[in-house]
Amino acid sequence: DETALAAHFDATIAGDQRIEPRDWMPEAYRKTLIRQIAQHAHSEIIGMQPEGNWIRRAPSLRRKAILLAKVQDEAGHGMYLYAAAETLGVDRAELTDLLVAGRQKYSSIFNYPTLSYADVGVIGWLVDGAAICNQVPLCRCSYGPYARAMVRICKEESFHQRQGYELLLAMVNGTDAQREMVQESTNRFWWPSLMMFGPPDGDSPNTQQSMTWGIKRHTNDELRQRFVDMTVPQAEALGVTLPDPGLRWNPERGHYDFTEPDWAEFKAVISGSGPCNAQRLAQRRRAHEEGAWVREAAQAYAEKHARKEV
Ligand code: FAQ
Repeated sequence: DETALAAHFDATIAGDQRIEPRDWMPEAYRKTLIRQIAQHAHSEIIGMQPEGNWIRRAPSLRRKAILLAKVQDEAGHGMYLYAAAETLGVDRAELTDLLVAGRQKYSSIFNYPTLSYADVGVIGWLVDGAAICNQVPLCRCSYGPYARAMVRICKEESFHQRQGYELLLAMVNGTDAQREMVQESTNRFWWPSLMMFGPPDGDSPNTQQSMTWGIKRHTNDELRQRFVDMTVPQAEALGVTLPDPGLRWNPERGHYDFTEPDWAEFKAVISGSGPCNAQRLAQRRRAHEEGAWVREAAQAYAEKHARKEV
């Protein structure tokens, strides 16, 4: 009965074991996972746009090949994540409809424009760096299919982060103009990168329950701090300044102190009025409509083969 199933679920979570698709789970657990995994999948797919903007203008064949590979990986991540969400009883078409209708979120970071090639490097360094920080603990998430998808995604994210850092190293060892491009891009992406971790803990309605369920392993603020601590020495190695006058080592805490990002801006961006929200959604909607014939053809092909087998 329901009580026994719930007790089994609680014991599985308490024992740090995995919940699998056929196991009983509370409806709220299912709902929260669908929300988070769908948002994550949408982020990967929308996240192809800012960098995709530079594929045709890459400065060399080598840079173009690297960027193409990275953007294709992001499409792949979106697919693994939609597949993980489907094990919870929703389908990808339904989730895409919710996204294009503006009823499901994607990461705030992808609502900022990419204005120079340095942004490709800085996205790899800061945005993928933040993504890794946030996502490595998700490899230990209590829901099996999500945790397993994250293992592969994190491996690829590490390559993305390194490619960004390598591009920036080349630029900071180049001309003054290139160094200025890197600094200017860092100035624009620093604060939005901190916002990727979500609202401060006191203002995060989902964190506590998600931690009890073993979906999240750390709070938003804990991961944000980890990211700052990890990034400061990397900035020093690159010779770029992080645009926060309040950033300093605190020996008592054993962490860097830093200024809070502008949470009013964060709220505006996640509620649809960031600099590129309209453009990102319009492009996603257009790509979805223009892809209709591919989905129809694939469906017709699958039906034809199903008939042949009969
Ligand atoms: N943007 O109660 P919480 C990538 C929403 S990395 C937009 O704290 P939660 C790789 C949140 O959904 C980016 N919305 O929520 C890549 C909730 O709204 P709702 C994707 C945000 O879930 C790199 C409300 O605010 N990564 O794509 C954001 O416990 C380069 C209250 O917040 C993931 O999705 C935000 N930044 O914690 C690709 C990682 N923050 O649904 C291409 C998995 C919060 O109630 C190029 N997700 N919200 O209406 C997570 O770890 C969590 O969902 C958090 C939010 C930490 C993002």
